[in-house]
Amino acid sequence: MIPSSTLASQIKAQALALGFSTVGIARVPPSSSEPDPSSNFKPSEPHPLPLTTRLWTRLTHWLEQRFHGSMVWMERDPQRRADPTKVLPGCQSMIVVGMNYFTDHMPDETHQAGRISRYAWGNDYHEFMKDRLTKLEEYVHSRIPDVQTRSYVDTGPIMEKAWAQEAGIGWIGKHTNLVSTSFGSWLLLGEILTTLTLEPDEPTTDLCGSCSLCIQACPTGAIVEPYQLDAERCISYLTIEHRGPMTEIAPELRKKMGNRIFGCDDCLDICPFNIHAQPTHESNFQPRSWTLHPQPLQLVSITQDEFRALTKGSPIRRPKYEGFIRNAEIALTNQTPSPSSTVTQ
Ligand code: B12
Ligand code: SF4
Ligand code: SF4
Repeated sequence: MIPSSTLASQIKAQALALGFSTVGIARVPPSSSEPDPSSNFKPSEPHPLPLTTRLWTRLTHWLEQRFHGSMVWMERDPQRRADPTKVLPGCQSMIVVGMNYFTDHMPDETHQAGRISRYAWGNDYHEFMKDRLTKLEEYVHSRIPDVQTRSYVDTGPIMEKAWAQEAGIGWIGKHTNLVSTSFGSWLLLGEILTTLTLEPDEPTTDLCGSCSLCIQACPTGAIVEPYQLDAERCISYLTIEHRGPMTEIAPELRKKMGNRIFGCDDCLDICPFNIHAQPTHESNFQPRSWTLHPQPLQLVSITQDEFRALTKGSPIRRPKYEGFIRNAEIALTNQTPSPSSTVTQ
């Protein structure tokens, strides 16, 4: 029998060999049926209850405030989303991976340019990270044949940031994203749930301290308090997840969307922990020719076929053609000075 610490080290070495930038292991506690009845939690304080119970409380609290907006899929079975043993019965451990997507390119800051968030400059991480996680799963099966595994990147019913914190990859910052001392804001996450008992890593300590730069940097006030995001106000949600015409977005928010066409990085860009971020070795994240300087004026009139060609293999397909054109139209409107802001002599 292979000791759990040896196996954990071998799996981690394999994850790094497959191109993941960081990997950690979280212990998954046994299923707990009772949610924490007190919802007046303080997310940053240490808590005596198991992580799954805390996650259930946080998730239901978030949903009760309707912070998920029209992402109705977030409402589906929150108890399952908070508890990996309900996703994979007998789950004992979670192998969490992170991929550095920082490239040393700069987005075009000129007036005519729109903005696409950094994670979407190159190829769709869902696809190539999932392929590699499948390879890592195959490796686990080759070492211990009768083990059960399940892997996800983003779209599974798993609260990835909290498990990444538990696995020692980084901490959930006040903007609610995972921050790492080595990679700053620029990690994308994935995980393998397994019935294997693996030696866990130490959870990461929150290093935000008294900093609140991300909260101040948010153009729409979406970080309503530290560690609490109202997605309905978040430009990332408005440009990626929110469906419907421009008129369904409040004029005040539309204006604050500025030149964003897909996603938003303002709260991530400002974080002082980015100082240590090094460019990724992953060629899939290298920008496409248009993603650093998208031109709203041209994009508003592209056809469905042109949209399909531009976004082949890219996460920018997510809002669909209609959503993408709507975003480009909002960015274009925001470029045009309104009559009240025109200087008159
Ligand atoms: C829904 C979703 C969104 C929504 C809502 C975001 C949100 N903060 O919840 C929207 C569309 C707005 C969004 C935007 C973005 N997203 Co998103 N999104 C998700 C998704 C699918 C689920 C997140 C979720 O469960 N939210 C529900 C709430 C309840 O969870 P929460 O954020 O964890 O909130 C709680 C914690 O912060 C908690 N808390 C605070 N401190 C602590 C400490 C501990 C120990 C614990 C347990 C909890 C905790 O209290 C909060 C409130 O109750 C995940 C993938 C996944 N399956 O996890 C990706 C994910 C979070 N997104 C990701 C990314 C990259 C983004 C964007 C940066 C994209 C962009 N550039 O536009 C933005 C960032 C906006 C922001 N400031 O958060 C990455 C984040 C990677 C990272 N380093 O953290 C993920 C993990 C996808 C991935 N596989 O990499 N996203
Ligand atoms: S992604 Fe943009 S809008 Fe959303 S919380 Fe961060 S800064 Fe605010
Ligand atoms: S900007 Fe400051 S408060 Fe926000 S995540 Fe980074 S360190 Fe934490």
